[in-house]
Amino acid sequence: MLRILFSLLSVVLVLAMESSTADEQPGNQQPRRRPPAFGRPTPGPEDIAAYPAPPESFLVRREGIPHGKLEMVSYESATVGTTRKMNVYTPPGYSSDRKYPVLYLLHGIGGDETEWQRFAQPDNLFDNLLADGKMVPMIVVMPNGRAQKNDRAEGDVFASAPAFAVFERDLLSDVIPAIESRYSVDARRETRAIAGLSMGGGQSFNFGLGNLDRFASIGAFSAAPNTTAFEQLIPDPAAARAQLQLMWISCGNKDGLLGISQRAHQFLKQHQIPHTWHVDEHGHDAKHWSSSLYWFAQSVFQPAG
Ligand code: FER
Repeated sequence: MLRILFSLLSVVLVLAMESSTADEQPGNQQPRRRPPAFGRPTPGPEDIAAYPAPPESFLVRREGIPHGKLEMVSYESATVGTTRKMNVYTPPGYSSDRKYPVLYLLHGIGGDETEWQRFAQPDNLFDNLLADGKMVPMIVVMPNGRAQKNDRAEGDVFASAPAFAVFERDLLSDVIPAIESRYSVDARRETRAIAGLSMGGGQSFNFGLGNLDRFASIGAFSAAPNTTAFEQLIPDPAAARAQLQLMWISCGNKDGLLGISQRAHQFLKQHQIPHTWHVDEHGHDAKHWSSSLYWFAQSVFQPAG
């Protein structure tokens, strides 16, 4: 009974939280108070920070360094039957003379292909890390993970949860081929990663682990209840151990969805599958997601994993 009450509460509060983020947009005249943390996270002794907070200015555009490019591109989705949009970052000096690894970076239930821009200024974040030599030059693709004809985050955003599962087919059959035909991509599994926040974190677990022949690196930041049970996702721990180059999981210790990531960490630990487990002091919020992206970007595609 209590569990049901907490689930209901979390649904209501996530809705309020995501719309409160929208309320922070300039021009909106009705600022709403941020709701308190939802659910009841119970951090344990293993749930600690693997990294410090990023430096203050990690999202600030720096002058005097090379800048990459963020562009909104369209693709034909046979899965959805529409022309869809995705935001694509190419690093400074992008050239068809070399082939780049690709990170597919997914959004949450209240977002779309522009959400990462609202939460993290990804072009600034990546430009800054690249200027400091802390990240491998890569293409970052931010598609729309709500695979249905009307893919705007409007109305009851939870009603579109099934479309986040349909996105697996759109990603594999439509998004990836479009990216690999238009950009200069190193299309091996070792140079293809999937990561995301909340619903996008659940998608990254489900699609990444369900398609280890396509993805070698997975990141999930405060994964949502769309995460499939790990017993199902990893029926063969030895195979996953051999194939996974990077498994990177994070959550805030004030996030009501912490239990989902804790269960992932416990399963991986129990089956001796190497992974990063980073729990910071944040909630289900942009601070956690931008910070997670900052650290994940520095681990992915690195020779040492
Ligand atoms: C839920 C709670 C949260 C859920 C999804 C979310 C599908 C997703 C939150 C987000 O993406 O921010 O019960 O069910």
